[in-house]
Amino acid sequence: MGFPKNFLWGGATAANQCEGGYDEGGRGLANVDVVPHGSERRLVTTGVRKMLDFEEGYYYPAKQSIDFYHRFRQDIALFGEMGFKTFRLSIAWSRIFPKGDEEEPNEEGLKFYDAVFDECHKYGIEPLVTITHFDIPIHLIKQYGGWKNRKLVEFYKRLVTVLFNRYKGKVKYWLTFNEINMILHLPFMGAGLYFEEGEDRKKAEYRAVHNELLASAWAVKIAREIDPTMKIGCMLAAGEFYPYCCDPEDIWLARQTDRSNLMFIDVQARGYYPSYALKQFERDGIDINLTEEDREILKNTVDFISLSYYSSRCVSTRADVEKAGGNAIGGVRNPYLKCSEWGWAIDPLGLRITLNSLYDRYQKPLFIVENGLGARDVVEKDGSINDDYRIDYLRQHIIEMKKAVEEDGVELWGYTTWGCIDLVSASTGEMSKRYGFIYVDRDDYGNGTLERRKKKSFEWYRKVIATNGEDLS
Ligand code: BGP
Repeated sequence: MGFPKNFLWGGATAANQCEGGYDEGGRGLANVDVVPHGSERRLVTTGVRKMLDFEEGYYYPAKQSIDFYHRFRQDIALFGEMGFKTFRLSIAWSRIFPKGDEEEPNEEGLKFYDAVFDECHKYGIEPLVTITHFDIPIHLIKQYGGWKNRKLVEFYKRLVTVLFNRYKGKVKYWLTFNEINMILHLPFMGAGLYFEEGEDRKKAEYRAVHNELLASAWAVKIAREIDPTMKIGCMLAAGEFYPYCCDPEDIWLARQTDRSNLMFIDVQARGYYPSYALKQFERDGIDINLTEEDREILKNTVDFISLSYYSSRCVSTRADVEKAGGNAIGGVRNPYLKCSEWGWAIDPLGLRITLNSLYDRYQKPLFIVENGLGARDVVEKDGSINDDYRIDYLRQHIIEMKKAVEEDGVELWGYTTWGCIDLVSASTGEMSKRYGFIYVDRDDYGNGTLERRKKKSFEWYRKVIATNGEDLS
């Protein structure tokens, strides 16, 4: 009983939130570089405010992030000390193809990830690689309009072909797109989309959706040709939608909202668009340009389904219910749940519910690749950081995940906590929204020594891994 012997415990990061070195090693500029910290961030990530270059008067945290680009050896050594079995990281597309549409890749960028993967293997850590985590070369946005243009499928195919050929034998687990459903919530981050006055936003988004789904299926096909032992997964920003009350109107709204996110995984896991989606496109006059050849390509389904889980969500048809915060996806406040400082509802049982729903629906192995608590940490006078709140959050979630495995029979391959080392927040651009077991000395405006320091949770997680999730005390 308990977790399977080869359960993949570890932590997760994304290139733009930790690497920095934005103009080093021949890297080109990407959408994620030009997303500023501060009040306009949200407008930029949602495509309302067009920002395709650095502008004066703004601070851009991704330029240096936590400098993983230069410090990865030290950081991976710390992951090794915690006993990580896996480390999730993402590739910065513009390190490999600086503009995105070149014929030949940038060798220096490829070498960087070679060094990162080699370092992981030194400690017996299996890399888990997200091919794109909110990351698009800016040239592909300026020149082609981002993912709404079908040409991006070709450029992505070129990227994955290079990656799979280069890293076969070094990387077994791949995710095609981080939180693919975020296209609908953070379209500039998810698909490089921004909207002109009067533009039909929905049409652009769903064209991008189709192109990313195609690209993802191509990645599966290409991986199987290059190295059939590779495992390719999709990735969902998950979290069940609860109806606020048992009014059937609320139940129906919850069902529909769930579907708007699950539609992506329906395609990636089953190999075709569900009928409710096709009907919706028809109703909304959206032509995704689905050809016969596309239908064939989409049949290349993923090996496993990965997900981020921070909280459940709640929706209501009633106008008098308080709105909720949360991970870019709206809803109403669930009165039964407490929230984090950033307003994200804390719902460990919701993780069990979500895992069961996904497993019921797809019957494919699952992998939790993000979970964690963003919180402000205090460095005590003696240098210690006593993040008991984080330990408590993770413990409660691991307990529920264990029940899903042990009692419900969900097939779960692994668990990587988000931001295992403090990094830049995707939604706010802050450093002070910390998730890590390792503290990084840096503030929201780029001040600090970047020194790394173990938090109390470091030793706790080391023990969790060493006992394969048995000792959570
Ligand atoms: C997910 C993203 C991550 C990450 C996480 C936490 O949506 O995949 O990139 O940042 O959320 O969110 P935040 O950084 O906004 O706290």
